[in-house]
Amino acid sequence: MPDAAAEHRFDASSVRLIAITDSLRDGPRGLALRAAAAVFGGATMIQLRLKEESARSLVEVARTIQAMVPDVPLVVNDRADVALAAGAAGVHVGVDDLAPALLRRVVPSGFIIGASVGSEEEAARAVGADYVGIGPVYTTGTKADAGAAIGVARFAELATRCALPAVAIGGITSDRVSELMAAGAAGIAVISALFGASDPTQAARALRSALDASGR
Ligand code: 3NM
Repeated sequence: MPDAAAEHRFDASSVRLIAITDSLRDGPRGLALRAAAAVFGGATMIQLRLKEESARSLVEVARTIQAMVPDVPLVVNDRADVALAAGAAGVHVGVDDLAPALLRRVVPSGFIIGASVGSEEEAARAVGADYVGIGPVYTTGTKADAGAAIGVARFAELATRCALPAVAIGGITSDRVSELMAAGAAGIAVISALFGASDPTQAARALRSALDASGR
């Protein structure tokens, strides 16, 4: 019987620049094209996050993205069932979802699990995840219930507490990347800095340049 842990194959370099989807305003194909543009510019992972969509719709969108952007992992926000059904690489869970350690019992070896963290309690609950998303580091207008910005020092504190690759999220722009990487970030996750831009490829290039210039 192979050791499940030994088969686990999460690569921390895949969380360097996570592109989180914005909306289905132009359908699954429009969204997938935007994601492809971001990956072309250097995004290393896509997170499918559409809070209002049905499982049926999410599976369709996940499949469209994977067909168009096969070379980076796709993780699905909240819905491990959708991720598994669509053959996605993993899931990103929040505090109201199954805890990563429990989820690990029902997903195949190698399935990526990301977890959102905004407090010590949530850091403790993230055990079993492959990476954590910590935020909102800066004020964000994208997530209404994100809460107040926690700041860079608090990000660093929670990242240390988690002892997992830590991805900064919330209000991130390319001029903020160097301080985040200096604070111990393994990467960044962004919505508006990529998909609020008229050219997501150029926007991704700018973020990647800042990441690469950070020397980490
Ligand atoms: N989660 P933008 S902040 C989806 O703090 C999300 O957990 C957050 O969007 C958290 O890059 C956030 O446009 C929104 O600020 C990120």
